[in-house]
Amino acid sequence: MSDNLAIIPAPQQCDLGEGSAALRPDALLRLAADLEPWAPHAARLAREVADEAPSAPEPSETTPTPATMAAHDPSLPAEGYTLDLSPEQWRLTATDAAGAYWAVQTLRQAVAGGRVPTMRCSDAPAYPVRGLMLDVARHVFGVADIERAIDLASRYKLNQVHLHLTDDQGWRLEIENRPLLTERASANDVDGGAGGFLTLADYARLQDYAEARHVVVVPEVDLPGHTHAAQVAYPEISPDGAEREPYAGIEVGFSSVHLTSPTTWEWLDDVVGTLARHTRGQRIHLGGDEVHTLGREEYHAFLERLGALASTHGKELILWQEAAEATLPAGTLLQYWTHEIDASALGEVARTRDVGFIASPAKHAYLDLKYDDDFPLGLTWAGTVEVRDAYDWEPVDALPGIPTESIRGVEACLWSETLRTWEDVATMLLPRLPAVASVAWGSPRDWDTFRTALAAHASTWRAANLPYHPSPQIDW
Ligand code: TNX
Repeated sequence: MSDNLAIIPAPQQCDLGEGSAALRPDALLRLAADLEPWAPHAARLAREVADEAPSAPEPSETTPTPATMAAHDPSLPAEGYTLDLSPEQWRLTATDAAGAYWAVQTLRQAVAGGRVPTMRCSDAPAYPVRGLMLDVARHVFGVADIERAIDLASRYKLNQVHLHLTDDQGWRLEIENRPLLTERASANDVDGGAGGFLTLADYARLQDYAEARHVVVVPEVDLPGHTHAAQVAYPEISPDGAEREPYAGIEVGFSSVHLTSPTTWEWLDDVVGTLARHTRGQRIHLGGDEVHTLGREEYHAFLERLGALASTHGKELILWQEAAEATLPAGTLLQYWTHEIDASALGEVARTRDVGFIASPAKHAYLDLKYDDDFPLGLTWAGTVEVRDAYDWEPVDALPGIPTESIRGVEACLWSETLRTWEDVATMLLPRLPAVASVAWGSPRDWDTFRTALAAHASTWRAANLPYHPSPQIDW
């Protein structure tokens, strides 16, 4: 990949040719129209490409408009594309709408100084699941902020935004039949602040927004632990049935629902049923992490029943790594996050069961950890994560004993104990989200090329009013 192209994630292959051409709005619009056959979102593509055009010159007789052609090529891998750009012709091929969309993201990033370089790229992602998790439970982020996060994710070719919707401090999604979850359990956050929640109409709107950018929304309701807020609303699902006060601290691992009572399972059926009915993607995340109060057997039995319930409602599951040794429905994905709990069984689980893994190792992919010890935001429980830590790693090395073929994806996680505003979120994501996105895409890794590309991207962040951390590792 050439040093002069600031494309993130770096394409699998991209060569710069001689020369460049002035960016012509009419060419961009015609390309978007050409995408119509298999991009249901051609209109939005047209708008996005037009965003790049304001500085571009009007057509003139001396600068001919390139001919455009977008073609379907079923031999390309899922989400793959080719781009062939010259002053005379722009040719784009893809096998699906997502690939066409990623091709346009590459084209947008290639524009420099109002010009489009002559270039030829052939590109496809290494992992089908490429995510960003946002914790909207510890501090609440509403529709507008989540949309901004979706924008950033899709700009860096991530195709999943995972919303951590419930935790001890608050419940953030309307659930059919269970009004107290949002009346009583959403009214505070980590600081004892005002809280909030998404209605099901908000949730639908977010999925429209995400779908137009080829992002799937994965909702997470964390079970059987991290449920204190739910127990404030419905004490009858608690092991002791007792009333509880809202919790505004940041300890973890102390709460659990009653694992076997019929009252809990009726409640779970409403919760899982609502998630399933209102989620367009194939998967829902049901947590499974950090239940320090439970024995192994009762925990496994609960998860097995929960897996069956999700299947009844027609969804596949994602669970945190702690759930690995339970018997789970075929196709379940396990999300690896920490080296601090015994992970010795995971390799065996990967080899003998029909499960896959998502790599979110905290030391590389927890973007809520501080950049360095002096950074004002963030936690440090797994150390600090500088830009290079987020960039220079391989999932197969970071996940103990798990073979490459079991690794289905990479996800950056942003927990919000210390993050209160969109500015806080953006400062933690930039510039580390593009780094994790490079690992998720499986880009050929080269730190110096990446540093240079990041510095070039900062001008687009400034133009979009996106705060970022000016890490000393980058020559801004
Ligand atoms: C671990 S990751 C947690 C969260 C915290 C996070 C902070 C995981 C499954 N559980 O409850 O917010 O660390 O980094």
